Amino acid sequence: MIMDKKSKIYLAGHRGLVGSAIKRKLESKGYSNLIFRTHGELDLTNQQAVNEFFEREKPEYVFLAAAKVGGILANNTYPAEFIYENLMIEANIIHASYRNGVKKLLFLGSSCIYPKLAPQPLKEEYLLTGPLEETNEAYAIAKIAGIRLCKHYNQQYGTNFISVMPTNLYGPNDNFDLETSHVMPALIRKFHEAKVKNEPEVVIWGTGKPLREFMHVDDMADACVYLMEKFNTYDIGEFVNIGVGKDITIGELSELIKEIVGFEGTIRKDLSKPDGTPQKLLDITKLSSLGWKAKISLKEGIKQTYDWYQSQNK
Ligand code: GFB
Repeated sequence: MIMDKKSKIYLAGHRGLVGSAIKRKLESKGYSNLIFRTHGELDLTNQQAVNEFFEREKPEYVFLAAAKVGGILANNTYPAEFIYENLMIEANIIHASYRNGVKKLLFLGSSCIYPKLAPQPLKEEYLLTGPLEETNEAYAIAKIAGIRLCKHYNQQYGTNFISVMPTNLYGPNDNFDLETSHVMPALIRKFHEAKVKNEPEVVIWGTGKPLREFMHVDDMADACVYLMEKFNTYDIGEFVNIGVGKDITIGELSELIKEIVGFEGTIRKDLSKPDGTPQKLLDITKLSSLGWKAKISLKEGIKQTYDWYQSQNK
C-alpha cells in the first residue's frame, strides 16, 4: 500500500506540536489531498460525529496525532481527563478507520508506556513488564490501549495500523503554559522571561537529576512520514520507538537552555515538585534497522525553538 501525493490523508490533531509538524512535512513533500478538522468542527471524543466524518470523507490514510497531552504536573493533576479523552479519541478514530476501509493508520504513543523501573535503554519488548510511573499512569494506560487497539484490529480484521512511541518532543507550536507544559517549553519561557525582566534566579522543578531524551518535532514528523511511506505493520511489529538514542539530566538541560537564552543569573531547585520517572531513554535499534535516524542536534533544536518562541512573543 503506497501512499502517493494524491492520496486522501486525514491528519487528526493538525494544530498540535506533532500534528502541525507532520502537516508541514507532508505539504513540503507535495501531498496535496490533506484533510483536517479543528476541535470546534469535530469533537473526536464524540463517536457519532467521528463516524459521520469518516463515512462522509472516506480518508485513505490517517495520522492519529490528536491527544490530550501535558507535562508532569498536568498529568498528575487531571488524570481522569487524560485517560478518558485519550481513550475516546483513539477508540473512535481506530474503529472508524477499520469500518471505513482506511488503508493505513499511524498511531502516536509515548515513551511513558514503559514500566517506571524498566532497564535502560527501553526496548519495545519491555511493554507491560512492570508497574508504571504514578505521575502519568492514566495517560500511559490510554496510550497502551491505543497500541493494543491497533494490534488487535490488525490481528482480527487484517487492518494495517502501525504504532510509534516517540521520546519527549519539543519544537514550534508547543504549549508554553508554565503549569501544564513539558519541561522544555517551560524552561525556555522561564529563562527568557527572567532575562528580559532582569531577575536573579530561575526555579526548576525537582532535583534536576532525572534523565530525559529530547527530540525536535521536525525529526519526529520526518520519521512518521518515512514510516507511513515505506512500511506496513508486518515490517514494524507491534510498534517502534522513535528517539535520538541519547539523554541528559534536567540539570544539564537547564544549563544548556540558560546558555542559549543568555540568562546570567542562578538556578534554584523546587524540591516540592515531582521528579517523575528517573530515566526514559529509548532503544532505537529497531528504528535504525528500518533505515531512519534523527538529524537535528539538541543545541540546534533548542535554538530554533527559542527563535520561534521569540517570534511569537514580540
Ligand atoms: O517534561 P516533564 O513535564 O514530563 O518533566 P515527564 C520532565 C522533568 O523535568 C521532570 C522536570 O523531572 C520535572 O520535574 N522539570 C524541571 C520541569 N523544571 C520543570 C518545569 O518548569 N516544568 C516541567 N513540566 N518540568 C511527561 C509525562 O513526563 O512526559 C507525559 O507526564 C508524557 O505523560 C511526556 O509522557 C512526554 O518527562 O516527567
